Amino acid sequence: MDRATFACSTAFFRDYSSSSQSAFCLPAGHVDFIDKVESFTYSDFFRDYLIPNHPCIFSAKFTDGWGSRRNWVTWDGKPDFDHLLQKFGDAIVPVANCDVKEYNSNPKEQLPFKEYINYWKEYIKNDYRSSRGCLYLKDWHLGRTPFHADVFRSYSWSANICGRKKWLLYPPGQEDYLKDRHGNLPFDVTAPGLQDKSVYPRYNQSQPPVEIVQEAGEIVFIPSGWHHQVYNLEDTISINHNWVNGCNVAIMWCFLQDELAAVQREINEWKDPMDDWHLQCQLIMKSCTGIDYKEFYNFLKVIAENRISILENGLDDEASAKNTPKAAISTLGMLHAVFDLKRTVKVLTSLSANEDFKKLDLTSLSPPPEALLHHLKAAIDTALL
Ligand SMILES: O=C(O)CCC(=O)C(=O)O
Ligand SMILES: [Fe+2]
Repeated sequence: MDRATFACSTAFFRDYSSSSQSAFCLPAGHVDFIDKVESFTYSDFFRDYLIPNHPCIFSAKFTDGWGSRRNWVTWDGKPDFDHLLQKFGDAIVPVANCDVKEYNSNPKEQLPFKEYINYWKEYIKNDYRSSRGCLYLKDWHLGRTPFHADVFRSYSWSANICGRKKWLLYPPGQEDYLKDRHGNLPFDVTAPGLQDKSVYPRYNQSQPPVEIVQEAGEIVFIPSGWHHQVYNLEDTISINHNWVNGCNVAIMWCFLQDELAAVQREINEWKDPMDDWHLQCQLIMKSCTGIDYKEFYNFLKVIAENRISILENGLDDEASAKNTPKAAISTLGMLHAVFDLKRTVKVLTSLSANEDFKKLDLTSLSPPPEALLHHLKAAIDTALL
C-alpha cells in the first residue's frame, strides 16, 4: 500500500467513522470493469473498491496465467472431466441438491468426486435433466445459489475458470426491503411470490438488483454485506475466496452484534429462569454463525499479532520462503499492516466495552484484552514514528 492510499483510507474512517459504508452508493446499477493488468495496482483496488465497498469485475487477462485455466478446461472452453477425474477423482466432495429447499438452503450430501463427475456428464448428455435433480458441488459451484450475503459479511472474489455466471447484487440495507413479514429473507429473490404485499410488505420499495454477467476467466469482486444470488448459465467451474481485513472488520463486528441480538430476542423469555443465559446465547450464536464473541477476540488477536510481528521484526527469511499469511501481509506493505492495526484497535476497543462480552468468563483469554490493546497501540505508535 502506498502513502497516499494509507492517508486517504485513514481519513475515510476518521471522517465518516463509519462501518455502514452502504451510504456510499453506486451510480445506478453501474459496475466498473477493470481491463488492464499493468495499469491497476493493489492500492487502486484498495482505494476504489475495498474502502468504498463497491463491486467490480476484473477482465480475463487477470487469470490468463492461472494453471487451472489451462489445465481444467478443454480447447473449446468446457470443463476437462478427464483431467479433473485424474487430479481429484478420489476426493469426497459436498454436493447440494438445488431442487430441494431445506429452510433457506439446499440439503447436502458427501459424494466421491468420481460419482459427481459421472452424474454431471449424464446430466449434460440428457439435456440438463436428471432424475436425481440438479446437483451442485458446493466448492466448485454448479447450479444456482440461494439468496445470501457471505460468511461474517466478508469480502469475496469469484473467478470463472470456465463457463459463465449471472449475478444479482443488492447493496447493504436493500435486504431489509426483501424480507417477509416475519423478517425472513426469500430463498429466491426472483420468485413471483415477492410481489404479494401481504407476505413481502416492503418489496415494492426495493431497488432492482445490480446485474452482472461474468464471462470465462473474469473475476467478480463482491463487497462486504452485499446480498447476492448466482446462476450458472453454462457448465461452470469457479474458484472463490473470502477475506476480512481492516476495511471490513468493523462490518464483521456489527454483524456479530446483530446476530447475538437476534438470538437474545429469540430466547428472551428464558433470561430469568436460566443462570447461564448469556453463555447459552453465545452457544446458539456459534452454532448459527460459526463463531462466538471469545472466538472473535481470538480472531482479532491472530490478525493483530501477525501484523505487530511484521512491524517489530520485519519479515524473516523462513516466513517469506514459506508463503505464510505473514508473508502475504508483508507483501502488502508496512502501511497496510498499520492500517489494519488501527482498525483492529477500534474494533477491539468496542468489543472490550461491550456489555455482553464483559459478562463472559474472560479469564481464559491470553493475553487479556487490555494487554493486547496496549501492545497494539504501542506497535502503531512506534511504526508511525
Ligand atoms: O458461484 C456461486 O455459485 C456462488 C458463490 C457464492 O456466492 C458464495 O460462495 O458465497
Ligand atoms: Fe456468496
